[in-house]
Amino acid sequence: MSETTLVMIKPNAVAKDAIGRIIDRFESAGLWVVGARLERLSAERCRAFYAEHDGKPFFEGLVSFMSSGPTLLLALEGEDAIARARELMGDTNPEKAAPGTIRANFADSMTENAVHGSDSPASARRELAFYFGENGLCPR
Ligand code: IDP
Ligand code: MG
Repeated sequence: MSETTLVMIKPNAVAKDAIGRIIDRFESAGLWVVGARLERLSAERCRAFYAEHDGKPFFEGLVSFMSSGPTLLLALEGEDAIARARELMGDTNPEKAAPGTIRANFADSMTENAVHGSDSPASARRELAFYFGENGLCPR
């Protein structure tokens, strides 16, 4: 089933000029871009986006990292896009991420793990609306 998912290329990966290499992983796997915007997120927006993690020990560090520099916001469409994108990303913890996955290759730590991907259809709907609600997406 064709789906759309929200992917972020996080500030550490943008800073190392890995945007093109990371998008290539998704495009080469059959997912296509239907939305893209480079944005420096405010701490407030990061808090709201990651609200489910509020109160966890890593939350403040995550907000501080995610607001430290530009993030590339992407909407990706394709067959099973939500699960497929997360497979390509690998485990949240880069030490556990399978060899060749995006996080194995581009993460610097558990927090600075290079990419985000929606984890379910409900998350994808919420996250796409959060970042692309106003201007919408550009289906092919
Ligand atoms: P996910 O990004 O693989 O879905 P989540 O559990 O939803 O992982 O966590 C959101 C983000 O918070 C992670 O991508 C990572 O940047 C950060 N994070 C999660 N757990 C930890 C942790 O135990 N230590 C440090 N950072 C964490
Ligand atoms: Mg998550």
